[in-house]
Amino acid sequence: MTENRIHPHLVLSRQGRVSELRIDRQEALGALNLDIMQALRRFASSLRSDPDCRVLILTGTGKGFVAGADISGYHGASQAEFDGFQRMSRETFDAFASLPQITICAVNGYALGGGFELALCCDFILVSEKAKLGLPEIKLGLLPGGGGTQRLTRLVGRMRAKELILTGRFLSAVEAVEMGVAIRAQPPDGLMDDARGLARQLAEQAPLALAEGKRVIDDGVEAPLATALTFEQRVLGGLFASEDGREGIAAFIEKRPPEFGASTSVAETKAETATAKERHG
Ligand code: CO8
Repeated sequence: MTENRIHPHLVLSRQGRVSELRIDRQEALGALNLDIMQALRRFASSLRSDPDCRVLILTGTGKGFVAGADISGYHGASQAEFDGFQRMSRETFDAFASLPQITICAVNGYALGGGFELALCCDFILVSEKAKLGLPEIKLGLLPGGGGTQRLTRLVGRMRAKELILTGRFLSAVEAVEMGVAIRAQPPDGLMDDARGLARQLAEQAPLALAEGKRVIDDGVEAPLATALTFEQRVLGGLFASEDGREGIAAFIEKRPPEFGASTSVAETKAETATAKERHG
């Protein structure tokens, strides 16, 4: 796997339909400054129109995944600079959360503040047994501003989110799994194998169903149940009419492995989802 440094602190590699982006700023435990935030946003915008990538693994380097926003950048910043940083971080986090590809965050170490919030923008979180996750902004007299108060609350419920946000305490890997923040924990040297195994498993699925599955769950959970159930059936109807759907059923009947459309891009899929939503109203 060849590595391509797309930014002084971002390393990109690719294996088949799976891309890996590694944040590499060990001297600050991966802390995100404005420049890295912008580079992450640019990366997410280019990835979303890459039809050959179906899964993204996001990870860090050494003992930090991302220990938050770069606090040194806050020190002495004007209100306008701070507001600008907030706007940029919102764009970056939204760009990751809305990627059509499936995203796996392999949390190798500290995922704090903006680091935890970035992980929360991913579809799956896997953790190293050494990982520590938390939203410690309250200790700076602040609160999370990268979606933490909302995405964490939607994942674990109000009471647990308040306990974490209002005390700023860190979760261990075991607690993160117990709380449903992460799927599972691995010894540090097994984390990337686990992430790559999951990524391969996902990348082998029917591409249209993969992207639609992500969309229908993410969009549906924000809608009233009746609306979401109608949306689910529209999406399924679209998949039944698709080449992949026909091929999957035919392959089962003919007792052979399915050959799903390699050329179906996630970008096309997203357009179909939008159309399905429009039809639904
Ligand atoms: N920003 C800048 N530098 C950092 C950060 C950070 N967030 N975290 C660690 N570093 C630096 C340290 O300053 C240190 O640098 P140096 O060696 O030059 O002194 C180096 O990384 C190593 O850190 P430590 O020596 O502190 O390592 P320890 O193992 O002793 O401690 C900790 C590790 C517990 C992770 C500790 O470094 C720490 O508490 N870091 C700060 C964590 C934090 O508060 N994060 C939240 C930041 S606020 C935020 O993320 C808000 C995001 C909102 C989204 C954007 C909207 C505006």
